Amino acid sequence: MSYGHRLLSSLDPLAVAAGADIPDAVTIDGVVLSRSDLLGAATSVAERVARAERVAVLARPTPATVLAVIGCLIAGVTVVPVPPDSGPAELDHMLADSGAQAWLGEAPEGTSLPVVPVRLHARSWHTYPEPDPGAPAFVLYTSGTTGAPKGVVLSRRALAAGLDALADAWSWTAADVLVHGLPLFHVHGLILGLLGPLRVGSPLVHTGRPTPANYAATPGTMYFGVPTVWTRIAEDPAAAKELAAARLLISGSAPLPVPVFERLAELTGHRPVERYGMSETMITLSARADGERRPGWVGIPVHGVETRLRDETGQPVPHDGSGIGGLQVRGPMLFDGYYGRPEATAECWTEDGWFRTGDVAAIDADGFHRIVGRESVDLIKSGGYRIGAGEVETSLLGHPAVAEVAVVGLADPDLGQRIVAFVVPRGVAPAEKELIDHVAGELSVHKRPREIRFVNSLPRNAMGKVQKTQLG
Ligand code: MLC
Ligand code: AMP
Repeated sequence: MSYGHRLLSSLDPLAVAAGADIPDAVTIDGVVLSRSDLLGAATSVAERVARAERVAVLARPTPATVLAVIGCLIAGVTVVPVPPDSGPAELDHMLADSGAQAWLGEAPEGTSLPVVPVRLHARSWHTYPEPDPGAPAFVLYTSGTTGAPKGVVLSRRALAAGLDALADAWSWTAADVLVHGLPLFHVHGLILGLLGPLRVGSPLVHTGRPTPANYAATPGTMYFGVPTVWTRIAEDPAAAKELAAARLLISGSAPLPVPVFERLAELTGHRPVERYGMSETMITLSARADGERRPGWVGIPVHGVETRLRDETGQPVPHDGSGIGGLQVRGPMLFDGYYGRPEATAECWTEDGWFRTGDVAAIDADGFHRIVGRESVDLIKSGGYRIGAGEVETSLLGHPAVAEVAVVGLADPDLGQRIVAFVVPRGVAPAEKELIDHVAGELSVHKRPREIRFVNSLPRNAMGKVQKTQLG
């Protein structure tokens, strides 16, 4: 693989000095930034934050977010991307847990942290030494089955390895133009969707929101989407047909339903490329641009990744296409651990150094992987967002009219899973909307239940534990 124009050894995100400028390196929120705009403005950001260790970025899809992230990468400062619709309790948790010292760019109202501005028109051409490849680039907050979200620490080295493996799998080059409208606070939109194009040298057009109309109106060679995005495009034939000129349509973050795969292929002439990953591992499995794309399967390990299956007792499960087991992975793009949580970190690794994904999978004799589901019912994927049932339950239990609650993800044709809360009311049941708004006010809006079902009691086993598999 060669990136002749790339100047980075570990993760300098910009290739400006080594090659020609790219006039439209990043287009976002209606602003077009050339590669030299990005380098000059982000270096000026770097100068303002260089003495910090970790800063929080309210990650709206704006030029300021892009410059904040690149500026931190240049200066070797760790970024804590914060979802812009985070609720107050989530914000407090992410800031306290990560120890972020300041907001870089926009800040939420009433914050007690210092705010360092990002100036779009400032320029600096100072050069910084390449930071240590093992230094943490991001602490990304992601939900677990219980408790508050944990901070996933991703090093510069892991990002570089993860992105290079994808460039290889997808034959991604500077001749591509990437289009997507995904949020800039998760692996998918931020790392693959922003740092990927910068590293490869291909322009990015961010569409603000990932709607069928926005994708149809934006010419490109590669389109990224979560399955909900592709489901909506498959239901909009006129929009889907506009994507026929693309090179690759790429889906990930949740299972792409087989009928959606087939409908997209019919409407666009492209069999979508599915890939699988996690915040903790980046992308470990993918169909290849030059290989088979099989509906319902997520492809083969990307460069540098090994996988295996284990049953509940830790015994190997054969890779015969039908045996299913817990998927374990290892590779150079894995995280360093959960920030400040050595025990939670240790729990997810086997003694012999493999990461337990928590997903259940089958692997066939050709090395193709099928994700069958998750080991825990308490980790929900809705619209491609990962949501811990426990967080939503804790929020609902804080409402005076809720006596008991169990939150589950039920199959949904649009969102993959929709969050449903089974509530035993205290006295008269409140309005469904009141409880939904209560969660949307305390947590990120995508964590709100889409439906509340009032029940007299929850199914429990002899130990008193709620039997969630009986709900639905
Ligand atoms: C609705 N809204 C409310 C509300 N109800 N606001 C407040 N209170 C309420 N009760 C508002 C929202 O704020 C939003 O406003 C609008 O309604 C629609 O919100 P939504 O219903 O949540 O949007 P929806 O259409 O359902 O979103 C679908 C989606 C989204 C696909 C666009 O789910 C999405 O962006 N998903 C991407 C997730 C992702 O990137 N995951 C990657 C994880 S990394 P407004 O103003 O905003 O419209 C990973 C690794 C890997 O998994 O493998 O990639
Ligand atoms: P997150 O941490 O938000 O990155 O979520 C990671 C989880 O998303 C994984 O553990 C899987 O359960 C799920 N996931 C990601 N990509 C896929 C895919 N292509 N197919 C099925 N599940 C996926």
